Amino acid sequence: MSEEEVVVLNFWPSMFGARVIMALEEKEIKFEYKEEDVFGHKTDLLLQMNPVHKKIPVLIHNGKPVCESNIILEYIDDVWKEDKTLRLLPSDPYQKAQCRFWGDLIDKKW
Ligand SMILES: N[C@@H](CCC(=O)N[C@@H](CS)C(=O)NCC(=O)O)C(=O)O
Repeated sequence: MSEEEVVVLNFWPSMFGARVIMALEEKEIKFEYKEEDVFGHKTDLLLQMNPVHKKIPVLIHNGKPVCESNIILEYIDDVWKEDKTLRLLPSDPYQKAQCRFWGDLIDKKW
């Protein structure tokens, strides 16, 4: 794909943000990184892109925001799938469920 504009709003210690960065890097998707000071001053861009939760990470794809790290990962896998890039989740339903289990555990217990 060409002419894709991908921006990530993140806060460097965030494991939720790390999840998104790792997915983009694994798939070799170019992106612009914007650091947010989420526990200090939130930028207007963050408030505008994630008005519900006002949290990072936010993926902004061609001007449109996607919020919530797991939803962002699904979006990335849905959008960048045609060019033989690796899949983030296995196609086998049981293996996919296992991956989701571990991701969910991190969300709930971290
Ligand atoms: N469920 C969210 C959690 C995101 C989250 O908790 N982000 C934190 C940083 S690690 C944040 O932006 N906190 C700012 C705040 O709570 O105001 C996701 O998976 O993306």
